[in-house]
Amino acid sequence: MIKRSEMNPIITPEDIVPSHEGLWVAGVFNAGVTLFNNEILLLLRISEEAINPSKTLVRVPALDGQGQLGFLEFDKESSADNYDFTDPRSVRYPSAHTKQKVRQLTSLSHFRLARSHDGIQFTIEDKPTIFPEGPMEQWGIEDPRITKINGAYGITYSQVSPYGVGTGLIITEDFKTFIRKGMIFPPENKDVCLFPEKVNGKYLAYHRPVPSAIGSPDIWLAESEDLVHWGKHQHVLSSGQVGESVRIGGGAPPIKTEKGWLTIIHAANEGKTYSLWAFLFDLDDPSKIVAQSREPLMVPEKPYEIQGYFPNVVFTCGAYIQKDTLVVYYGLTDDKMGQAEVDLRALYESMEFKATPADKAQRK
Ligand code: MAN
Repeated sequence: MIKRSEMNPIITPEDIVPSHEGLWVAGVFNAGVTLFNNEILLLLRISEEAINPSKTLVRVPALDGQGQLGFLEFDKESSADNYDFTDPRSVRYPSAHTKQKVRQLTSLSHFRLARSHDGIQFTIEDKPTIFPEGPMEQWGIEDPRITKINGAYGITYSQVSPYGVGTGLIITEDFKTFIRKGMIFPPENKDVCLFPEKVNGKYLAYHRPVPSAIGSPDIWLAESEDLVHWGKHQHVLSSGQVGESVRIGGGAPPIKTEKGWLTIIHAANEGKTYSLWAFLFDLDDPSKIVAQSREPLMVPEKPYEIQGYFPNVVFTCGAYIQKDTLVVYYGLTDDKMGQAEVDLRALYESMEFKATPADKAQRK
């Protein structure tokens, strides 16, 4: 049902100029999307790794609290620390270490703007548009999502530091000046998707806390008067309700349609394969599901979705509707960007609609 662009992958690391000497671009992926001044705008996540002259060392980039770039090195052959290097995304403590899992990320991410008239060929800035800043972003900024709201644009994104992964908010009106509003959801919480308008007088957001003793990484809804302070948290969707997933999270921020808030989410199974699923939530009460995909909207199938930096990942941070088509931008294996389109009518037909109280009353 979903049609991948024949030009996929539409953006790859070769298209990106490194931000600093000593770094190489490992990935360009998980971009936020919006329409701005008759152009399609992507805010790309660029991940960079340290150029590493040695096979036995792992050199990783990291910022200090003042934003100065430095490098750390880990000796792969030293048995003293016993670090685990099997996940390409991080250096991990040995499994016996129970308190924390990640010692250091192997890459440092920032954001870069790309503009296009046709949605496939993009002109990409050759310098960072938004670079990590301050102690909460020492390990980078990741997975931006853009929502047009009140004539401005709200960008939610992961702020990564040794203290954990929280979600920050940046507001811009022109994509030139960016106003940082600080951390709006503390660790561990990411995949925050802002709604494009107030519902019943309140700003709303889906978010994804990661409980540790009880509960699982599920999708929640919160409300706010000012986009900065959030409360009235409600649980919306469990990972167990989405195929065989063990983690789920918001993907593309909700889009208003006549049938409900159309939201594409991601789900990961035990084997760390990521898939995309479509949901419709009630327009007046988005904690309620109206309909959900019977089958995943997308699973990794193409070689460029299967092979790469982190295999078997399709991950979206943004989509928009053009006439009767949903246009989805998505990250491929944490290193490149893809685009796909799906006809809205076919999408709705593929979804299972829940019976409403009115339907139930009619059946009686
Ligand atoms: C997490 C996030 C994403 C990433 C996936 C797959 O969900 O860090 O940025 O795409 O993992 O690695």
